[in-house]
Amino acid sequence: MHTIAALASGAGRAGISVIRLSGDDAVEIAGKVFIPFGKYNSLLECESHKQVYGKIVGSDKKRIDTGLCTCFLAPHSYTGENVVEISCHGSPVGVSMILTALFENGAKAALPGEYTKRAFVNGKLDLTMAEAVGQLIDADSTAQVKLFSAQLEGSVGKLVKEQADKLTHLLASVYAYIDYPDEDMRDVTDEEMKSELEKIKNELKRLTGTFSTGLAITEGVPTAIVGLPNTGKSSLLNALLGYERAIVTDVAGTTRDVVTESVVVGNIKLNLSDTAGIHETQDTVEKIGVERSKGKLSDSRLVLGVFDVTKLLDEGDNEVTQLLLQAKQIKDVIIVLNKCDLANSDEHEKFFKEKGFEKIVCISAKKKEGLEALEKVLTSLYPDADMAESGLVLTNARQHAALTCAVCVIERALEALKMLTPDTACLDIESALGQLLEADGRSVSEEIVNDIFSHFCVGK
Ligand SMILES: Nc1nc2c(ncn2[C@@H]2O[C@H](COP(=O)(O)OP(=O)(O)OP(=O)(O)O)[C@@H](O)[C@H]2O)c(=O)[nH]1
Ligand SMILES: [Mg+2]
Repeated sequence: MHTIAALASGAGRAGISVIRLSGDDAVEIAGKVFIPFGKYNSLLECESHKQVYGKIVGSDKKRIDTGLCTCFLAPHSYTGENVVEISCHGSPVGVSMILTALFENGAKAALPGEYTKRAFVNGKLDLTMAEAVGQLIDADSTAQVKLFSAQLEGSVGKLVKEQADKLTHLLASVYAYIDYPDEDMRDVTDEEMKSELEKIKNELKRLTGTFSTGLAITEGVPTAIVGLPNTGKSSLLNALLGYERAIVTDVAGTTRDVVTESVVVGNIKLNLSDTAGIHETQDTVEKIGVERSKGKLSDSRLVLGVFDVTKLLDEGDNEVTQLLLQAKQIKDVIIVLNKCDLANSDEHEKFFKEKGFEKIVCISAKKKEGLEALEKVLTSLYPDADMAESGLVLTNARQHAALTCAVCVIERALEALKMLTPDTACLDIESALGQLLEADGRSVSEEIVNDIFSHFCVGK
């Protein structure tokens, strides 16, 4: 393959920058630009995987910088090709001079994701691992980092491959039956086939079932904070964020527009929207605010309904409660009883329990008390989040679609096997296998591969 070069570390000024080359001529090209100090005359003489110190020169042989260089000879490298990494001082101008020298000596500028694409093409990574590389770099919470580093190690790919191997074994047995229906060439009985398919289906279903948690960890849960005016919605937003994002006053109707911000609670990312207090009003601006609150309530997947325990429950509370009861039919609702530092919450708790709400927490947003209880209730909504570290939480829509399809056709195969001979399940088992091979990229179209890597950045 032709040799590519690009800045692998972040763009901009830094202590150190790393330039990476990959391809057949990586060492030759880098050797024109990086001249080792000491016993080696040229980079070509240097050992693989050993760092050397030297000077970096332009095509005119004049010094640009000094730095460190490591060769990773094929196939023992990230891409499976010859790879060279040059660490230099992190001046954007210096980096661009070094890259120019590499291009003048025959390297081509790398395309987005081209290193990882080459690693995939050369069998260094399966597609689930390659996709995890992109997501690991984009991670913005500790749960995401743990999840994607486990997926990069192959957690999802391994599970998918195991199930694919089992399907292949079953298929071989079905083929034997088709070729020699009278002789008993099969090493798998009908019963074994059914129970094996059932097991494969359950394994895959368990994984696809984690997808909503995966999205909660990566994309975040659209969460509306709603309630009557002055109940402490903005105070709750601020308490969760850990800084004073929204204006808090004792004037009812302080928040009018929707204030949105993301925060990670437990392992779950919440895309919070603090809204205007829901109430009847003649004020034009407030009216629009209340409409927006209701809009956010309907767009959200999780609702934090905030109530003030210092006030007796009245008509207004009833109206908000009705809205929450409706919401509860299709989304998660947590009742947040606020200002518990000032009053007892028993009456309110009893009221909401009787109305049928199960998730009720008592907090003081102002004093930041009870937030752990809220975190606990929240994480109980996503029990799979505990598995983030194992990497067996699905976050990728492409993988989810393929695995869901596989589950579907296995279910169809099981239906067929209830009444008919094993050969009738053959097409469905083949199709399930095809979906698994697509999920881990062993059989996937070039367009899909190109599309995946085009979303990576250059140098990755
Ligand atoms: N003692 C006490 N006061 C609180 C608590 N939470 C909020 N408050 C006070 O209640 C008042 C209203 O708080 P906000 O957070 O602005 O209430 P809100 O629901 O956003 O109000 P609107 O935006 O007007 O709908 C402020 O004076 C807060 O300091 C709490 O837990 N304890
Ligand atoms: Mg407010």
